[in-house]
Amino acid sequence: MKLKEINLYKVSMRMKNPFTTSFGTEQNRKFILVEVKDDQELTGWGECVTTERPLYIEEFTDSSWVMLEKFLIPLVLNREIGHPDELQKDFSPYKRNNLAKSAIEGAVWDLYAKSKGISLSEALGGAKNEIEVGVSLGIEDNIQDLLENIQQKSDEGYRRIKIKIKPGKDVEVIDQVRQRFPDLPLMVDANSAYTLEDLPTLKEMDKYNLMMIEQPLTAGDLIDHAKLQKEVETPICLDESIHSYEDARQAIELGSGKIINMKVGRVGGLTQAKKIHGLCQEANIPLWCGGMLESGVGRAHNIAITSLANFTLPGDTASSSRYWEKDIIEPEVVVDNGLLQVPTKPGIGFEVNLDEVLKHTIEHKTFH
Ligand code: OSB
Ligand code: MG
Repeated sequence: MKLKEINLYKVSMRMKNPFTTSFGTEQNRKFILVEVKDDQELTGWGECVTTERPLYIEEFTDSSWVMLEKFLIPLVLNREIGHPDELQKDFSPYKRNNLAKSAIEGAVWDLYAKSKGISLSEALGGAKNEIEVGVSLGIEDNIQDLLENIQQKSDEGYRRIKIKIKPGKDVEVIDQVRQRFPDLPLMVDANSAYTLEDLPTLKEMDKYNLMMIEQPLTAGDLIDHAKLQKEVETPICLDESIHSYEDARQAIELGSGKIINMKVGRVGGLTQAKKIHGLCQEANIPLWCGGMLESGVGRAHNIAITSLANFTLPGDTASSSRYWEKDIIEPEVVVDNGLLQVPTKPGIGFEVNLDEVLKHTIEHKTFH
């Protein structure tokens, strides 16, 4: 494969509803789409899943734009690429910036699968035709609104419900949810809002039969997560703490958690995600695929990685319509009774609607 042209589209898309986590509220999504073209008229797409402000991790949309333009695109443009796995090594001198690296690597993976005439799932070694999905629900001011959201999503058939928590919006909220939904597969996500000083609060959560507590402590606090996991029965799931194979290896060795939320962007791309998947499979650490409020392009990549065997828990890849009035892919992602079919068409298996992309584009640059 030789990349003859790369396009960056900075898009601004408004979600139907605001989404609130312990770190803030998001409704206007500003992110980057990467389109790569080879000399055979094939096109691959990737999504840079940043948020506008560096609240989730250190990257943000404008920083990734610079990273892509100045450092990553020059490494891949007009160069012969045998396999997308090669990019890891090319990108490795540049520290972190995983969301930017993943976006371009993802586009190359899509192109590669198309050049072989196989689905992205098959190119990655996927083992499932169908995946189970849950849904992530934001913090609400009013508990009735949350309970209604949960009712609606559980009626739609989502296989588990994740609710966001933060100090002051935790045990009481969980208690009310459990009273109304005693048997619901339920988990909570704190997005790093706690410290070990909150141990009594976190221990109380053991009463509620939660599937897991996601990222209670700060990213990088693998030692404190290990201390916490010894004190609570509920499995801890790591999200923001895991940026690489090495992070996953050390977390497993330390006992920092029992489950990992895989986000392709956060670990720097599908190649690294595959590697971490292998490690976790051997170590009996179940995985599920997290979400970053993606458009259909990012969602398509998430579906493909989730088709690997050790993604044994429902992920956050909800229907397009949960987020968008109209998604930028065709067909849109439609979850039916908590299940998604893994596409079998070449590449990501969805068509990107370029007119729709351009409608939302606020900056566009072409590289030759
Ligand atoms: O922590 O998983 C997270 C969204 C943005 C940033 C971080 C997270 C999330 C979600 C939403 O939980 C997942 C989704 O529906 O895409
Ligand atoms: Mg999370």
